[in-house]
Amino acid sequence: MRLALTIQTPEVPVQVPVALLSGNLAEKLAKAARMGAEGVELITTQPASLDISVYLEQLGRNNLQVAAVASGGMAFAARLTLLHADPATAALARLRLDEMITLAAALHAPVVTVGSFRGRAVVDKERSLAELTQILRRAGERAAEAGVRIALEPLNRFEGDLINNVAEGLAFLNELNHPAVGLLMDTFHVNIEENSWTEPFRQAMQAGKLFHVHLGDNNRLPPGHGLIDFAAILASLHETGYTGWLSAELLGKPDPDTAGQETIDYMSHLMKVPT
Ligand code: LER
Ligand code: MN
Repeated sequence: MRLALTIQTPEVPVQVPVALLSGNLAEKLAKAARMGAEGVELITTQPASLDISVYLEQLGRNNLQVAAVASGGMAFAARLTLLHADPATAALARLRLDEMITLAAALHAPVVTVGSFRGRAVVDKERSLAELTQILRRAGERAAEAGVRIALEPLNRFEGDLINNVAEGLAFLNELNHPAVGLLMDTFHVNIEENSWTEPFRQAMQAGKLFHVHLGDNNRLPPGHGLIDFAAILASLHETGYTGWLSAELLGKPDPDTAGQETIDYMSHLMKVPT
């Protein structure tokens, strides 16, 4: 398991509350490496506009990998969702999903995340879920061709009405039935929707579907500032053989740099403790 910090790329027009680190791209990458992260998760709103050679050069210089290409800014900062009621907006969102897959492949990122970017149920839930199934199955095809995977994130009930927990996520994926589409489990959402720290991660792993993990405490502060039992979560991830990323996606409080450093310090300490 490796630790990553979520940052937003320079073209994102507003500050995303859960994006960490201050400064320009070069400064953010240098800070992430200095803090002890092995990767960064990139929140982008214009995936096709990023200069791949610049990113590869700066990532390489800092010995960092891209843990994920994140769609978290699409709904928040660009008002784009895959299930948007306006067909032109939904079409643009689907184009951005394709562009994120292309970007992830170019930057050797293992996953593209789909959280709030999916949108909400438009008319009725069954129809929206069926439409989301079609969209993500097609995205799974494209992702597989590009050597990338799609990680769908169960969201807490206040942020989403389609797929709130691991059971709903696995049932949805069972129906969707594509090997390149799996789950992103976010500890902050787990805290609200699940009844165990360990079982959601274990179930997703046993189904072969845990593709990515987001870290944030129950108050969305860095791990260690709230109530979540990260040691128990790490133990279940370790026992079930999870080797992917633990990516901090949390509030930049008291400031985005301190939150990043505190996350790395707390988690790397826990990861050294024998389980
Ligand atoms: C939002 O709460 C979140 O967890 C993001 O990963 C969703 O896009
Ligand atoms: Mn998340």
